[in-house]
Amino acid sequence: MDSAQQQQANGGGGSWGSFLKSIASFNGDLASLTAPPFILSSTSLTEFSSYWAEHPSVFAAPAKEPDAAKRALLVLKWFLTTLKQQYASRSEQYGNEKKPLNPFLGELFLGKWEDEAGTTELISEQVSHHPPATAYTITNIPTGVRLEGYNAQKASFSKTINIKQLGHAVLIVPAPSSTEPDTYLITLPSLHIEGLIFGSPFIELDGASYITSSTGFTAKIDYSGKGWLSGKKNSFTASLFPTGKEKDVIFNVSGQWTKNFEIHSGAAKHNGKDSLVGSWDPAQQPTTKLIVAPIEAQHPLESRRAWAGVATGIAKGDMEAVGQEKAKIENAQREMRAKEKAEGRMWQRRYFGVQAGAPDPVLTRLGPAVGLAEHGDADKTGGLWRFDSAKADKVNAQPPLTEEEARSIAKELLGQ
Ligand code: HC3
Repeated sequence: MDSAQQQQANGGGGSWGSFLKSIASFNGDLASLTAPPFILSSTSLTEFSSYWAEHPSVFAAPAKEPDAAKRALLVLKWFLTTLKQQYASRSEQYGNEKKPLNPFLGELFLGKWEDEAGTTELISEQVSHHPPATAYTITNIPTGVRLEGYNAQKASFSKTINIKQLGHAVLIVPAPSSTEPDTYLITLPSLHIEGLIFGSPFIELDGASYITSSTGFTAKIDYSGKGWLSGKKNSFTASLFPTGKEKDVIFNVSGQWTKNFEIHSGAAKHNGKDSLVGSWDPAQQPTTKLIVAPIEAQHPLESRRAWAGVATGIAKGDMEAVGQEKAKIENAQREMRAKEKAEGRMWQRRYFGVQAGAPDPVLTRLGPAVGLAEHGDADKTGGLWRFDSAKADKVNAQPPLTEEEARSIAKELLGQ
């Protein structure tokens, strides 16, 4: 905390103390948490989808591996490398995890990475507001490796803020010399906030998460933190085994998801021989910067354009302006929902649709191995969301908006 934050933390209405009191009695709705100004971030949750591919060549690597078990290991390795980005990159020095902006329905975050892995594209869309849910898809164009998923959070308070993640991700890997691409079903870890009492919040992951594949392999990742007596923060151990045979470990990985990890073959070291087959050190692996269109070239519903007024207010510490700018969006959105209701129509998602009617083929096939139900928590995420390439093609075929069209969308949907 800097001195201005310290000052605010000690007294006044927006103090850390009153924030702590409010979360002790909070109802689980993260959006309703009124955090003190210095803990507000100007980044919306729709942006968080980009954390899945900040090392595009690690994301695309499985497509070049002919052996199915090693492909599953590369998928596990990629997943582990994303954890630092997802859960610690906003708070590198620890203790600075802020409250992200709560996206409005239809909010978009679009971007691409250009590097030695070629072009990798990101589409992220807020597909539900009550309950809040974000859907995303990321495609590495040269290899066709594609991730899609959706997530929502269920929060509770017991000693601190505990968050269960709802939703899941699906990775499609076109494998060399195979006609059918591999499908990997990925579950999301639970987390809690540490350091709240000291005014320096950061994330620790809990329990276990899984990756199971159509090629017959499953990875289990167990998370642990620093205990009273032993252990290091952000620790994990992971094992990869043939699905259903947890004891027949093919590879195991251990380390800290914010620091280094090592990959070994088999359950343990063999006859004293070193079984090390790989390692990861994030300090040696710079991320590729996501390219986002300049604000004036963005669609009015794109996150950074839509929230620009709020972001300016936060940067200046002008909380009155933040409140006014937020209220414009919230009121326009409320009016739009009322209008839709009166006209008996629903907001049309641009890139994603709900999997309704027939059971979802991925969850039906792979869900049982990782304890995911066929409905994919649809009742708590506003639906079971899947990327709709026909919708995306339609969007891509449209000419860019004229300035007048953009202004009218911003007025009607964002009150700007
Ligand atoms: C809990 C969280 C919002 C949700 C964030 C999620 C789970 C979103 C999906 C991403 O893929 C992964 C991810 C990372 C961080 C999670 C956020 C951390 C803090 C934030 C709370 C709403 C804010 C709590 C307020 C405060 C001041 C204690 O940080």
